Amino acid sequence: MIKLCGFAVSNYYNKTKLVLLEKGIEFSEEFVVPSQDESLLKRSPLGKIPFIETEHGCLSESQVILEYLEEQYPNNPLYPVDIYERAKCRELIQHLELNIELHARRLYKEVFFGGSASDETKAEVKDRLEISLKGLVRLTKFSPFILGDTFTAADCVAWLHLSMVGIATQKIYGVDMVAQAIPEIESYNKAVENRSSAQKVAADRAIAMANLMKK
Ligand SMILES: N[C@@H](CCC(=O)N[C@@H](CS)C(=O)NCC(=O)O)C(=O)O
Repeated sequence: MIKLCGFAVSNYYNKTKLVLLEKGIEFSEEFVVPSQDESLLKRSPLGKIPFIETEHGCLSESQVILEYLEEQYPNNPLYPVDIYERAKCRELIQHLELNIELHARRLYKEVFFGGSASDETKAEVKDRLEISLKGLVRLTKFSPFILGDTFTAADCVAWLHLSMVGIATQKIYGVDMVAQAIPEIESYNKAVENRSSAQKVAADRAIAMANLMKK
């Protein structure tokens, strides 16, 4: 059985969990926080989460995990059948992670963890996000799912990352840049949140967030 390791505040952890739930794969969860402990580095090379434990060994990097699960468990496929459409789905995922989430992540220390981001960082991230969110609009349909009428791997990524980016930009810039760039975001979130998989991820995330805030 697959074991998912990490914690439910992480958008990358929740992405992987949503994939497992959507595909109907049996799994268990182990609470693991990122660290540079030798014991963790043996399981995840940079001490990051999420990673999974498989019958063959550990695997890190959420996108690699997603692809592994898709190949190992072909039921309930999360990619389109058509090869070009499949590539477009991967293009969108890469855009979301490299050009949007990784930039916004530089704000998270201030937004979620009581640290601070410099004015220079905030300005740089804002410039990047303005360009990248316009690019996202060119790649997406939001009707009702991100690539059209079928829920895909790109939704497992977008729903989680875009909510973090929305919260972070609202807090730092006083404007939710995701909502500003994507008028359909509210109805999109509703469409995803109609799914029992997303409801389970959101409920577990709320508990994990509340526990984090208590500390
Ligand atoms: N590219 C990685 C990103 C994972 C990641 O950044 N995880 C964060 C938690 S959301 C983490 O472990 N951070 C600790 C660190 O960067 O050392 C993936 O897709 O799994």
